[in-house]
Amino acid sequence: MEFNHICIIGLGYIGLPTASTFASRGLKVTGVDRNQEVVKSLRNGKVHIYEPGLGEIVENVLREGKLQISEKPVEADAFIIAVPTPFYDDKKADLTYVRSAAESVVPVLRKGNLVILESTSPPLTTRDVVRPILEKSGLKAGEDFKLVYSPERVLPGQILKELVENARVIGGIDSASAQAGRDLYSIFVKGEIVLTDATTSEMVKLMENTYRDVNIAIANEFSRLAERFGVDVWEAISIANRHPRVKILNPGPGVGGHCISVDPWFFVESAPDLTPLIHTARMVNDSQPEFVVSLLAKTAGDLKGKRIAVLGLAYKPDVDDLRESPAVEIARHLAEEGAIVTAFEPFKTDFKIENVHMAHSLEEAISGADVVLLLVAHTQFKNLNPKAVSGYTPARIVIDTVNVWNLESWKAAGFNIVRLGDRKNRMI
Ligand code: SAJ
Repeated sequence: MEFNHICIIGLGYIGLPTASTFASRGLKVTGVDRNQEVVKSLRNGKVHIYEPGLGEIVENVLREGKLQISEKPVEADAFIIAVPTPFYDDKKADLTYVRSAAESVVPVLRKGNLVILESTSPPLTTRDVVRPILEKSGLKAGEDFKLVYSPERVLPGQILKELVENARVIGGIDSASAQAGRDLYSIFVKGEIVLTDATTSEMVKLMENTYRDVNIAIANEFSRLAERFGVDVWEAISIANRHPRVKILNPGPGVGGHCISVDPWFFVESAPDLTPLIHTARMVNDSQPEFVVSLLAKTAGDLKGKRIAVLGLAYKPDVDDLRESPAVEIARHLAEEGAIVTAFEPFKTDFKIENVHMAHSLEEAISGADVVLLLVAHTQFKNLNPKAVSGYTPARIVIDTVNVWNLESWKAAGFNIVRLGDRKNRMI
């Protein structure tokens, strides 16, 4: 199938990089978002999200007119739906955006079009939710238009590179749909393109993130065991990982972001009777922030009135994304315990958390602290010089939950350094 003009619905962390990558390969792309702020800012050439390299490529394709921004889908050869799938309080997938994106395609859907769902969704969404909506157009999936589920699998922070280089799964509702999907993505994908059916590709996406979640949960559980038995979990993991068939991931303050902390719930929701392990892993990771708070209380004593400088609120290093972030939960929890919390998030200094003061610089965050708590391994924090830090803060206790600070140099600079999951090297 040949493509000249495509329409991408949802201009977030996935939709915008995808739209600009297609546009940079010469396709005419209409990027659609129903958020007027997003539309306005992109029309003014401003990119509303931070992702390395994205600003430049978006500005270029906008300037050249290859990417146009619209509030509604327009007629095109192909439609890609890349809207968020959040979850409700009861952890059930909220498909409102997917549904309304599919609805918005109905008036402009034409014979011969290809429609692709990229949003992470519970198994069978393409077949049972998207297809019937699109067929309201009077056209039949398979006969009149092609329908595909192709999950995005890119890592925030490396989206532009991974979009091109990663293997791409393309699940069609029939093989002609899958072939058409291949024709489209092969415009920029250099990685292997694997064709399958739509439900398999939905499941593949959820399996990948669930696999990672379960493996992080076991690392987090090991960090608690190491605390109990007086062991340094980081040392233990690095030794265990010398076994040729063992690859334990890193414990930390918890699992955040909009993918790994959400997607496993889609399995639990769809098949609660079959998913005790997946469910438990989610609970373990969701309770890791509490473990950090208890570590702090153990180390620094009563939290009431304690002045705590929280370094990092993002869900992981060097991104500006705070969705489902365990660091935010920890800051909030500490404030609830009566601590005086000052947080510094270099990628989003204007974020607000109730009863938490947001600092605009590292110095401001630590200048009146009793304890410095490192929650995110942003490069800026990793590279801190403990000697210099000691001049800026009265704090003599630092807590490293992500194992990036060198024990010896912090001790040499006069700090008591405490690491998550490390009872072996604890001085206090
Ligand atoms: N984390 C740990 N320990 C680790 C690794 C990660 O605690 O050893 C934490 C991170 O700090 C973060 C969370 O897990 O809070 C998730 O971070 P991540 O880097 O593992 O993954 P995401 O959520 O940024 O991106 C994932 C990726 N999926 C997999 O690696 C299987 C990415 O490829 C997906 O495209 C993305 O989810 C998505 O959009 O689904």
